[in-house]
Amino acid sequence: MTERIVVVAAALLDGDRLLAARRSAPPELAGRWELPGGKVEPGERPEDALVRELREELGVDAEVVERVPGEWPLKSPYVLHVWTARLRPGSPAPAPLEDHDALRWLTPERIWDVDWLDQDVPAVRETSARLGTR
Ligand code: 523
Repeated sequence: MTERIVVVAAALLDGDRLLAARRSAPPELAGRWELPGGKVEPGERPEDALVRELREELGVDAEVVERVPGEWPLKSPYVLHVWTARLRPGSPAPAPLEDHDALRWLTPERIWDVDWLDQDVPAVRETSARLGTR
């Protein structure tokens, strides 16, 4: 069996709002919305990878809160793990620095207003269900 490679993504929260990011690349993903994140590098803790990706892609200073239970398949060998995260006090607001060309903070009733990547849909569904029961 091929080893799976974890891609970490953030359910970045501001109160009850969730950040959605529109991909600008590659062409087959461009225009669709995702939970921002990226690949965990060899030897890197997933939480550290997520903080790093959010800094690189959005220019924010974030802290990981907790894992959203579950694992969702991406294009092999990648699997998606999701963590809730928040901005640290004093963090810059998120900006679409690389990989994205638009960002939106979604209130719970607006969560399905954007065209999420197919593979992110189950992760977004699980995340929003858990947030709704807090
Ligand atoms: N996904 C995906 N959903 C999602 C993320 C963060 C990533 O489907 N929420 C997919 C997209 C790519 C693969 O996972 O096929 C890797 O994500 P990417 O390109 O954001 O990872 P990076 O930033 O680590 O990639 P490099 O540009 O190659 O470093």
